[in-house]
Amino acid sequence: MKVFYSEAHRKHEPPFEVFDGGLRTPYMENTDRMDRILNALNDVDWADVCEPKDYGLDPIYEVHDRDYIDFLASCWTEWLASEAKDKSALLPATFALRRHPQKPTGLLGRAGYYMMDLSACIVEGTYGAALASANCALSAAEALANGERVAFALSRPPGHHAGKDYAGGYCFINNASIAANRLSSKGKVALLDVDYHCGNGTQDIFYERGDVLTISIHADPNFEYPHYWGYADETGSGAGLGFHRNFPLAKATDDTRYLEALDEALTLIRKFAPKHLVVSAGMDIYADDPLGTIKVTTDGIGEIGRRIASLELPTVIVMEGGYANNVLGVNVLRFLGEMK
Ligand code: SP5
Ligand code: ZN
Repeated sequence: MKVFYSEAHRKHEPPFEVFDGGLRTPYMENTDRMDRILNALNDVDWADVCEPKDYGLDPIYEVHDRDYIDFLASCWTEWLASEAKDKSALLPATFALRRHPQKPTGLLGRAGYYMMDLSACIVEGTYGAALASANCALSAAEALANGERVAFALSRPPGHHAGKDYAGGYCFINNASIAANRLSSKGKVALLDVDYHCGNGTQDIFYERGDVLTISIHADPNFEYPHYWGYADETGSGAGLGFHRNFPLAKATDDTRYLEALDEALTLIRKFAPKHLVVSAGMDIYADDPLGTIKVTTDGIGEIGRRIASLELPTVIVMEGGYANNVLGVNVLRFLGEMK
């Protein structure tokens, strides 16, 4: 299996994020995650780790707002030139409600316009890392065109919380959506998100499209981040009506109940009959994940992989979350091992 990975992510290493209550904590979405996964992949003979190609900005602009990408490109330089006292990470303290549309010119005003929370910290290497991460997903999509049955984008930073014009939840550019959009030129695409958190960015990007079926299985947003998306009654709009589905899950959901939701999702995908499948693969569904509350085991993660593989669709797998670093390699390996 081809695995696309770039070292560029190492320069995206924010010193902290802010948890509820204003608590500064070490950044959970850290570089060690990639080392754990790479080490695990090194131990098997079927993973072929490759550098991504550079696809430039055009495939990114097809999914994201241009001004937002320009903001990502220039904000670090602007931040260093600003009056801020602590410049270790760009993080605003005021956020825009989109029901009021004014976009200010100042840096912090724009930051609060383009960011949804206090966990998408921007540092010097963030933009470069986010571009490389998207290139991993695009390279995996191209690998399918070249005859691979499945390819893995070992993307960091992750992408599924990034919407058309905003960052959030450790995500800046929506890698899986960019791959799905690229593949959609060849026929219908299904995008299945199994990260513990609702893939709100992906939902935002494809909500009005009927050619890309998006499905997210995640913790119920009534109690879990991202709170404002991911409810069962959100099913798309306009041409996209009926082509988005959410499966909100209760705390402590176990393998059996998770797999029931997955089977429903897989039935919808079979009915849709797409040409390609993209999987947003987050491992934070794992029982001991520090950000999670559901109880999927390593065996359960393998079974999820096995059932997705039974669709027998050409598949791009894109790395999303997963913060139990000590078992991240094992879990990714189990998942991929069932799909190879
Ligand atoms: C890609 C991805 O998985 N992003 C997740 C971002 C979640 N950020 C919100 C963190 C909410 C903090 N809650 C702390 C609970 C600790 N037990
Ligand atoms: Zn997550």
